Amino acid sequence: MIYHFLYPLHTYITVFNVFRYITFRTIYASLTAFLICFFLGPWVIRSLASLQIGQYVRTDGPKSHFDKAGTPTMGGLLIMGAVIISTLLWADLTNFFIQIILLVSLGFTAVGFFDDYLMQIKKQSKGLSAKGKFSLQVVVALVCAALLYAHPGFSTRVTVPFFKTISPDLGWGYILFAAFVIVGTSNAVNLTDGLDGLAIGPVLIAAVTYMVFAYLAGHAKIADYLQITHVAGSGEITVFCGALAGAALGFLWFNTYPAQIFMGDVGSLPLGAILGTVAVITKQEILLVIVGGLFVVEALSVIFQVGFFKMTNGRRIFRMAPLHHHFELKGWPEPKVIVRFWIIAIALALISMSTLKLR
Ligand code: 57M
Repeated sequence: MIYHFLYPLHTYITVFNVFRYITFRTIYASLTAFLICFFLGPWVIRSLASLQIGQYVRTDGPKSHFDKAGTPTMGGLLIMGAVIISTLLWADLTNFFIQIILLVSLGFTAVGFFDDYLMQIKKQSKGLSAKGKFSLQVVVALVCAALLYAHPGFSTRVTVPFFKTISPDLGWGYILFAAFVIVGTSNAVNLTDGLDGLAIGPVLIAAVTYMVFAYLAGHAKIADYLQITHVAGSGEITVFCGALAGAALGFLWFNTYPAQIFMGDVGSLPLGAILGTVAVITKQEILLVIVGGLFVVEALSVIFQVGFFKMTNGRRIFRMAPLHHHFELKGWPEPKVIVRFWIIAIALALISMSTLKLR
């Protein structure tokens, strides 16, 4: 709204010309979201604690988690509130991709909220059933994927990292593919969210990485020079990624070890879905396997563990899945697992950036 109200005044006040620039608005979107999380964090933590929205901790998990019981959860409300407010302030709201990403944000926040609401407020220990949660995620993702498909000029080709000549056209199948990317990432981030700061750190790293890709894809000349797909209008997603990175940083202040707040499904589900959608919009869908490699490995550790467990009547590959529990049970202190996973996430982000030149 700042963009919509102040930029038109540039004819009278020349300095307001600055609101036109994506880079300027991205910086301020990041700062706005960061400051919202930073200043409202203590109030949100107190409010959730007074509403007795505290984490239930499973008794079959690592013992080191038992004293986390009662930590306020549903901090995703703070993250998503900061992302959405900052985007409304700094982005061009007439931009189609901004409308789509806001729709995904609201849709998945609603699904996550519903699940947390049943668990935390209605005190139903399991929340939404796995099937119910998955179906709602699929519906929201399919709607957004279909809207993207119907958008004039939106390519249904998939970019394959490192191979600029290979880009299969999926036609209407792209709707299913995009929905798979969105729902898959949403669940992968949810599985990763099991140690303090373990999910929000790599979300921050992925947001910064896609901030760069969105800017490049939206800039016709640079996209042409780098020979990446130019997506007219996707540059505005840079502003959204800025808001996401700022909110993640602000939330990390409170979620870092020892955490004062957890994000809950109301945070993990939309954050993952957002990363999936940004990957689809910027036409760097498969690159997400590298950018979000940590989420992929965590999800695969669960798939292999559960598959092996069922096939062998109770034998395990890892001491416990998702993978972070394996290292905890091996005796690594929690902060060591977290920081080492972040280091891997940063390395993966750097590798993903190298695809701009290695093709
Ligand atoms: C969510 N949630 C945390 C918090 C967070 C199929 C199966 C592998 C699913 C998986 C699962 O349920 N994963 C999804 C993981 C929980 O955190 C809450 O959930 C929100 C995210 N949805 O925001 O509100 C616990 O994680 C810890 N935590 C932190 N710091 C944070 O910043 O320490 C979270 C955020 C919190 C807290 O302790 O209570 C969770 O782990 O429950 N299930 C599992 O992960 C379970 N794995 C399992 O059963 N593995 C089996 C195989 C055969 C399936 C095995 O390997 O034997 C483990 N989860 C737990 N204990 N807690 C098992 C043991």
